[in-house]
Amino acid sequence: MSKRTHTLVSFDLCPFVQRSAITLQHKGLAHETRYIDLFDKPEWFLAISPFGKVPLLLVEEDGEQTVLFESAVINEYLDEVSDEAGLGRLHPSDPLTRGLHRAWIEYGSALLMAGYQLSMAKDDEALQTHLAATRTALARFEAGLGDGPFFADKTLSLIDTALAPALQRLLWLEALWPELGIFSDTPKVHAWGKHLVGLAAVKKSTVPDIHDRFVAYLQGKGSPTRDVAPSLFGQRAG
Ligand SMILES: N[C@@H](CCC(=O)N[C@@H](CS)C(=O)NCC(=O)O)C(=O)O
Repeated sequence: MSKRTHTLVSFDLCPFVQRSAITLQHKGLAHETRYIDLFDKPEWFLAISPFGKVPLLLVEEDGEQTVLFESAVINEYLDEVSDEAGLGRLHPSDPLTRGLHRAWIEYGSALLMAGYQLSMAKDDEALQTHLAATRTALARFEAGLGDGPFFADKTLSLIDTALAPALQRLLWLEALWPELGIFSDTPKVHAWGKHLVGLAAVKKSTVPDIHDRFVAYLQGKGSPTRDVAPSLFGQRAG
């Protein structure tokens, strides 16, 4: 039987890539990670990435390469084809529940974008706008959460692998600026995020110095090809 190989095309700081990296780690699937600089995209990447975005999952079998794109789609594929760790499926079998999980994952992308814009805010008006959007999205998750420790109670699902990167970054922002009260109305989401960032699969899903790189990015030092002003969070980091 032929063997498939998997390569995750990544950018070190990308939370969308991290969603798939967490799923790969949790599922115990052998893979390589190939990093690119998103501020200087290589030609080979532009040729195969329809949106010009990471992640891509390059799937090789019998000399043929298939390029999967979009983190939520990659995660569903990984869930369906792999279970080296014998932990079972991360998507529910009931179609309605599965649909709901897909919907929450899509909403998780909105939370990611709100949190990203918050992290990059350079004046008070932008800060307040994106803080409000972030807190609104967190409140939706608060209302949807069960008893924990995962979104769907005791079982890890693709919602958790998709949301962990967003929550990890918001916890880093909270540590930089506690008085902002990012999570002040959403204690269940806060506990959920804390639980997720402690998982081995999440810890192994990034470069080891991801926190330092995240802070450097806020400070405007994210890439040798960029020279930007620090965000308000970056200024707090010093
Ligand atoms: N919907 C996409 C979003 C991926 C995404 O926005 N990736 C960012 C990096 S975190 C990217 O590649 N941006 C490059 C660009 O927009 O030019 C997914 O879930 O995979």
